[in-house]
Amino acid sequence: MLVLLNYLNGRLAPPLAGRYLDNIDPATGRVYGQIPDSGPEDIAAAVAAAEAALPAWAARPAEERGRLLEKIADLIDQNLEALALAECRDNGKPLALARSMDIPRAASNFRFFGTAAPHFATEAHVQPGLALNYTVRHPVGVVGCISPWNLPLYLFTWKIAPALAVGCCVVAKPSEVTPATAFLLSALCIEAGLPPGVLNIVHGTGPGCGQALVEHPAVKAISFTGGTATGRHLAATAAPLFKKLSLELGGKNPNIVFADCDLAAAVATSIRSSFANQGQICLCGSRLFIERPIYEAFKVEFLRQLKDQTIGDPLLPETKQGALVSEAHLHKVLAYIELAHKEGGTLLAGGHRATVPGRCAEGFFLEPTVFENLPPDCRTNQEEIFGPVVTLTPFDTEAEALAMANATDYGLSATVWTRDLARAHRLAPALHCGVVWVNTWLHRDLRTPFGGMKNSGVGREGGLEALRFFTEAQNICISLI
Ligand code: TXE
Repeated sequence: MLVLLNYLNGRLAPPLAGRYLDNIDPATGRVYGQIPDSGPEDIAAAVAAAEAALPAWAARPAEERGRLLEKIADLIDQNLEALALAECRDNGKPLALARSMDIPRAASNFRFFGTAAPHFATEAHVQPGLALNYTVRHPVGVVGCISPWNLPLYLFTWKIAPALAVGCCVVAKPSEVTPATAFLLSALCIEAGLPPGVLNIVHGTGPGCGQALVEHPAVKAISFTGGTATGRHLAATAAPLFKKLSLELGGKNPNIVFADCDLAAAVATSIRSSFANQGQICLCGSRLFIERPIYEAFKVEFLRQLKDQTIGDPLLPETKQGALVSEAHLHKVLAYIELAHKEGGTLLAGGHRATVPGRCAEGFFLEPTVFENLPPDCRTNQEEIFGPVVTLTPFDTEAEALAMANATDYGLSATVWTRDLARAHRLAPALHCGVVWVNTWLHRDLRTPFGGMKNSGVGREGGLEALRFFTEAQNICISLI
């Protein structure tokens, strides 16, 4: 039985109250480990350690902070297999995906912000003969990073790395559903020589310890990725305390396919954008709008390629679709499938729990599911399902596609498939979302601003946006007279 520990002031430590939660392998349905069920007392200890470490870490030259982050990146690379296996077991995702996407991206996050640290320059505003203004960007202080279960190490490090790069000290809480890689990261940080208290990792539930982190008066900023309802609750807690907040929340992303597109590319990538990571990526396109002249052709090819979406043991190389993250989440997604039937949808594929024989017989698997004939304003087309469930809807005009794409409370990302350059440029800025992909999906350049509009979030991560978020800007004005 794998028993995880918190990472507190440079050491691995059990939770102060000695309570633990079960960690379940979603591919087998069996408990395989114990997770600290930390409480406010663990958060208080972690924040105290971070406060003590802050002056020295903030004063350290950016090059040195950067070198340490790069060392952690190297250690992640060296431990790729162990980390990928832990991610696969914790989350149910195919091992091949963890190996090719999650873990390499975690290393990239540290490397990207490690190399960015010394290049993070500041501005000067000169008023010739009058005054010289220059901006000093101080690390905001001790910050809280709270991350979800879908891309565990990928999103955890995406928050921690920029905070550390600018000189903040961090108390981080990974999802209690997928804590294993954050635990392994603790050991790598110790091996890299990260000074005690600079990064502290506290395991536990949202209400049990995440809430205490958000409420703690010494925590000056919160970076959160997770569900929109949780984000709303966090904002209500943190806003009266005047904390800086970055919220990356849910999505209900449109995937708009025009008749002039490269159909083969559009279908192949749409399979990925619909079902990658079992549809549990906030950027997955769950509402597919297809121009009527190619609606049937797209549908036939999409359903044909869906058959290659092998569901199976996440450890096997041929598996394209693993288990959903938990039994509770599986039942939530199944409830949405029932709702889609009630709302009058026509089931084109999937719709049922899948059985995988052998060691995975009790796992939380679900067939990739496709519906059509659902109105754009029904709940199935409005609420974030966060599973392998998509809807197909035909459209006749660009204006109609745009209106349907924008008609949700979410605004994270959109994908457009067209060969018409003028249309792409016309449509992309009219889409109410933070990220638009044209003829591609999930293409990421870590320098670009990342985040959502409307109920998909507040603020942007990535590149300079993230570095600025974790700093407090101060203007200094020197008279030249
Ligand atoms: O997320 P939560 P859950 C969506 C998706 C999913 C739903 C719920 O629709 O079905 O959210 O998933 C911590 N104070 N996304 O329940 O609860 C929690 O412990 C402080 C979208 O897992 O939002 C975890 O570490 N922290 C998404 C983190 O918040 C709290 C990814 C996220 O948990 C807290 C995942 C509190 N009061 C789910 N309550 C995306 N956009 O990528 C919870 N937490």
